[in-house]
Amino acid sequence: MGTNLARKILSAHLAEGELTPGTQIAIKIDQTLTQDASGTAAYLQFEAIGLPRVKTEVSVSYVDHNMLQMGFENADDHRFLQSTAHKFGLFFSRPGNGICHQVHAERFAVPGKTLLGSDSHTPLCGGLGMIAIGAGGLDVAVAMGGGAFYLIMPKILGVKLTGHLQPWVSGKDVILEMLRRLSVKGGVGRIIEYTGPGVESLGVIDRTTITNMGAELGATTSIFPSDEQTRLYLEAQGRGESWSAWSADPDAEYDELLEINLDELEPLIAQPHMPDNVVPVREVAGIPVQQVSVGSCTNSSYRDLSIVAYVLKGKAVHPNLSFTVSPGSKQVYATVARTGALADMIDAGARMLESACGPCVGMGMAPPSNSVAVRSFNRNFEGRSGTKDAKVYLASPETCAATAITGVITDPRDLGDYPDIAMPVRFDINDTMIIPPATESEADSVEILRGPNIKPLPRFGQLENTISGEVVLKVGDNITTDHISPAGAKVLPLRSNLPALAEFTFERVDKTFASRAREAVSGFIVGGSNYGQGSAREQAALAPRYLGIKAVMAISFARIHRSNLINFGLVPLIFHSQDDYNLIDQADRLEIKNVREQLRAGSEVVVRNLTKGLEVTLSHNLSGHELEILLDGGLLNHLKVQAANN
Ligand code: MIC
Ligand code: SF4
Repeated sequence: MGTNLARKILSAHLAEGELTPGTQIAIKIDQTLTQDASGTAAYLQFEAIGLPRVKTEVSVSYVDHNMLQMGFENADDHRFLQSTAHKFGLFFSRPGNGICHQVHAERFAVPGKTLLGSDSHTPLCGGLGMIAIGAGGLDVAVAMGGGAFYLIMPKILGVKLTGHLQPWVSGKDVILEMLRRLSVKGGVGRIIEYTGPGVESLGVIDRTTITNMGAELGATTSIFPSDEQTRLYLEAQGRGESWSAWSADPDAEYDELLEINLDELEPLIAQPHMPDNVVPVREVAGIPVQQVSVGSCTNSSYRDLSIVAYVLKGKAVHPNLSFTVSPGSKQVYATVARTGALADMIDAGARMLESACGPCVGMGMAPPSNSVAVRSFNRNFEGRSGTKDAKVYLASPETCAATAITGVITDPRDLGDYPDIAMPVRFDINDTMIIPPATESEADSVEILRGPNIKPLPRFGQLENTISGEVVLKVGDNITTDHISPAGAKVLPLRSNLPALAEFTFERVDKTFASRAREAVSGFIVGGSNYGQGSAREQAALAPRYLGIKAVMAISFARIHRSNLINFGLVPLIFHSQDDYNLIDQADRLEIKNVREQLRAGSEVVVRNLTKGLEVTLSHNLSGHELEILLDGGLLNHLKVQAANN
């Protein structure tokens, strides 16, 4: 039997372990990316590791999230990031240059390479035949320093695509179909590899929409082969020399397989408040809509905006709704300006925003109270838009554009002829917004510029031998990192100021969490299944740790969040059953005696519920490497211990 593509790239980068699903491996990382919301902490951590320069082939620091600049905080962060990039040997993508994943695909992605990014949508570049993985900022800092990235070897799920997409159906509908079938947990512990005869009909833009939103399936990453479509895309970027062919062997083996016939797909839409709450658009057609937004790293390419412009040309945005468009990059923005598509959108009444994450992360453009918004984005978690009672739907740019002119959710197939949007053979390449790093000799004299909002990293001790305290919060299934450490215009500027940020922890679930956790001094969180799904933000672990949380017990964890908990010294424990989960309630007092020995001794940990007078046995699935990190009280401590021992 032949080898699949994911295994080919992983084995070419294997630093430790064997490619057996469920076992720990470590891989060499060729490229890294950070964005500003996670980057500030990542560079403070890189600084704490103490290396003068990054050791990767390419590392890029992007600014795309915090761009409202309501006060000095965002701008100070930008200056800090520009100076750290310059000093440490990274490219710096200036605010306005675009969303990290879109720009990375355009200007840096190389088939066959590995990419680690401090953002959960890093897998977008898997659309160009890379192994591209999202991780916490600290893991990315370690990779920048040349350290391998540790992960549990996922199963490889082969998705065989057959047929062709029908008019008005696009990549977004493919990934929404995946979410409909598999749910937001369906990709956990898996790499999703797209294969089959249908692959070649999909351009890189459709592919990157699919791999980007594989994050919503909980997948480790998603990947397409690098083929003729990839070559054309890279040629159009003036980077033909970066192309090489990468694909699975014709008789490749997969751990699991499923099939999607593209011919059968129709426009789909995710209803509030989860990306897997998917139905055909026609089932909800006619619902009045107050906001439509096109943009985000999922759907903000030249093709996406050109379709929108085609639909809007000579028409007007419906008077009852507001329509925003955020081009994914400066290149996309400039190209639609040159083709005239921009004028068509403006004429029709589109509100053109910057090339940035913007409304996707609640940085402006919150919809009205109790309204319906249809967005081409990838997440519709409750409150993420900035309006708690807004009902956010996720759909393709085609469905968004159709809805923008009718004022009600509309199946784009009602619009008639589908345009043939040709991708430019060659984009006008202009990298003036990407600042190259200082040379090694210049780097010494580069000063790191820190504003007053950039606070030093907290220091934590090693894991205590007995941990005890109150269950400060008990929550149900599918808790997202947006619940734990929200984004949005008010909170995001505080990402580099942990004492201030921590006050907002679980704000959308229980406003009293932060003060109760602080009062408890030492405490626990109890969660259901898929705890910590969503973003890569390590602050969702760091802030609870800062407030005194010592361990999180859940039915299951999302991959990135589980790693972040370990990286910051919080013990992730797993309930054996729903019944066991029911044995612990909020406000119960718990005690874990000899936790260090218990963790070392095996995979079970006994937790005493002092309030109820009973014991619950939980398990842990820590690898040897993770256990060492945890015992040392987190990854930074662990690196120091290692350095001292060498
Ligand atoms: C998101 O989409 O939630 C974010 C904001 O891009 C996060 C990153 C962050 O919170 O820093 C992500 O997806 O990782
Ligand atoms: Fe930015 Fe939204 Fe993409 Fe996150 S999902 S990187 S906030 S555009």
